[in-house]
Amino acid sequence: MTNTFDYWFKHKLLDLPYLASEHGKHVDDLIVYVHALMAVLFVGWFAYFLYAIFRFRKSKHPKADYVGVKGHVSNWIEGGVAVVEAILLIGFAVPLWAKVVTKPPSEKESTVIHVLAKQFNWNAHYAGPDGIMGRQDQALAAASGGSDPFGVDRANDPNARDDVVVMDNFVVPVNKPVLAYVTGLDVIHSFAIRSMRVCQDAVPGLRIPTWFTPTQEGEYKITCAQLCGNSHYSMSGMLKVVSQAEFDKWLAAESEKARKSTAPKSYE
Ligand SMILES: [Cu+2]
Repeated sequence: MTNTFDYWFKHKLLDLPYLASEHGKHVDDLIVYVHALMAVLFVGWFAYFLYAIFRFRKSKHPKADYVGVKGHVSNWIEGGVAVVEAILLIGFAVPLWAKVVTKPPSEKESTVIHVLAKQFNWNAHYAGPDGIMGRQDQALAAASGGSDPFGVDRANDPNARDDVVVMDNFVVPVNKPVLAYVTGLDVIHSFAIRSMRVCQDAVPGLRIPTWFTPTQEGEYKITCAQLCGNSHYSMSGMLKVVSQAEFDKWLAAESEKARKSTAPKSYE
């Protein structure tokens, strides 16, 4: 750890989860800043509270004053606070936010996956070694009697034949952006990988991109962050982050498996 205090504050004091993505540091920093700001406000207001208790104690003010403040100083102070807050918001917060909100990485430089949440598991569709996502057809989906929840059209689309569909066990290469298009099949779920600092609602009918760059190999839990039914608690998967070479090997093997199990004899 580069900075021991930073580590202690985030992971011992605030108990933030293990961090394994590139942008995650900024998420954690924001959490620290918000805590620091709240600490300043807490100490400041508490000090003022103690001051008020002392300043207006009963022994010095036996009789209540029902008139209160007469001057206009407090109005000016209130107005001043409003102006300062407007400057903070318009002058600093909005421009900073515009800088922080990034565009998704290009599909070319990313590991692209289609993520489909359904009661109660996580499914991913990979393009396979050819890098081209095969056609998906609702009529071919598992819900309509097909073999996978996406309805990958292996019979009619040549680009679909090497595609890979996995359930609950996702694999991605390290140090390369992952671009996930998240959707839901039944109710609203939420695709959450805490170590990647990613959390995106999976909404039926919407295809929402979310992205992150894993920086460390390992296994990270995928959970559902939206109460989605009676087995919501068990809706978890695993994101395995491996080297590029290991990923290519895995994808090729899964692709081969998919070809063999779904291809009619004519494809062989
Ligand atoms: Cu869910």
